[in-house]
Amino acid sequence: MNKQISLYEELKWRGLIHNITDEALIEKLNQGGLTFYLGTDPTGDSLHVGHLLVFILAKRLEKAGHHPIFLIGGATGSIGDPKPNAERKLLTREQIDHNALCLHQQVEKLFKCKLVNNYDWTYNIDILTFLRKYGKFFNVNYMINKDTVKSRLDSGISYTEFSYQILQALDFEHLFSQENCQLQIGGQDQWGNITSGLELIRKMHGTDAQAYGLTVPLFTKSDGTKFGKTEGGAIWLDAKKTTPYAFYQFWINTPDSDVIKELKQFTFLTKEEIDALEESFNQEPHLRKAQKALAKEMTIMIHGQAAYEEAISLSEALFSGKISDLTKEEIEIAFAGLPTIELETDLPLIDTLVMVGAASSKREARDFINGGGVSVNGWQEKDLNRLIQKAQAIGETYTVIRRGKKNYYLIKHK
Ligand code: 629
Repeated sequence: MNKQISLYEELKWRGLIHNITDEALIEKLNQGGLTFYLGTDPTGDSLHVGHLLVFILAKRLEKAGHHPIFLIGGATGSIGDPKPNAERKLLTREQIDHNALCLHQQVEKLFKCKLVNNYDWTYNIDILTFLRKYGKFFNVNYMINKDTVKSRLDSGISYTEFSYQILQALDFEHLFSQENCQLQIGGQDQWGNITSGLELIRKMHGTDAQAYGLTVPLFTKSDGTKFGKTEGGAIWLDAKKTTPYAFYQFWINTPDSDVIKELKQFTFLTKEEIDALEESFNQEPHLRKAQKALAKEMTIMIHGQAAYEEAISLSEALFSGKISDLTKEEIEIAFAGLPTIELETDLPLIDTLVMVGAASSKREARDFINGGGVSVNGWQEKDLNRLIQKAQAIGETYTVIRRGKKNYYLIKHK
């Protein structure tokens, strides 16, 4: 039997709720029709997967009949939300505008929402109005006790960054009074800023003003490493910064200990579908159906069906070792991020192995080849005299050398 569960229960089951400011929000969420907002500062020109969870929550709320506003922090981004360890470098107005435009375009593709920029209502507040109309409502002791500020008291924090929470609070109050926006959502790290906003709303509109906050958990992987960061850096949503293939690889490599949790949090698969994947995960883990489903859902959500299919065929070609079937362009996508070693002339394989760092000496290189552990463009190479030649390279440009199971080296022939 298919028992209907409430939106709130479902969000809890999915692991999308870290905290709520008020139990009364549960009923409001289940009813639908709330206007809510989430904000991002234009500190970069793309979102990365570390941002994604709160956007997925927004998409869920929207599907359930709530009304999203996405706020770009043109004003807040010019100040910078205090980081726990150090002061931020100020960005120029040009950088901020450029980043804002990029984020705007990215989010528009992700889900239907109203877009606003807090620069529009912040830029012309003069200093006296700021201090008299808003500053009066903020108690410095209260502000100092926010985690973001507290963690900086020893190392120091500028008055500029100290004021950040007032700006974000002002946004919530603005959207509350202008757009009837009653809810702000954000990652766990936004709790302090969100509650500052609620405080301001209550002081300006009375203690019975109905406004709420909801935070999603910050993502940490069970092995303790930071989610969304790989050796090659962040996993971006922009295909120019992280190829759809690399994006797909990121999800397919999700460790067993995280995959079911991530299916619940990130995908729109139903409970029944996830339960079935969990069953397969327990019974036939070697098939990695859960990882494949996660990678599929996420790649389609961000890059679309065609990019997903391309990622699959590339993965298969690489997995089965059919590298020689790939085109030059596919090689570039598949091995983006891998350091490329340029080769000016043809070189014996043995010397090449040493040059790229796959072997520490010619002797070791010979041992690797004799042991069957070296392949060139997907074919095992046993010939100690093999020459690495431009004429035989893929598209007369690339040679892919593999040593052992996982060590790839990309050679670019000049
Ligand atoms: C003005 C600015 C507002 C509301 C929010 C903001 C931005 C907020 C912030 N958010 C992070 C960011 O921009 O700094 N002060 O990178 C980031 N966010 C998504 C999640 C987050 C958070 O965009 O909330 O927790 C990451 O998962 O760190 O009126």
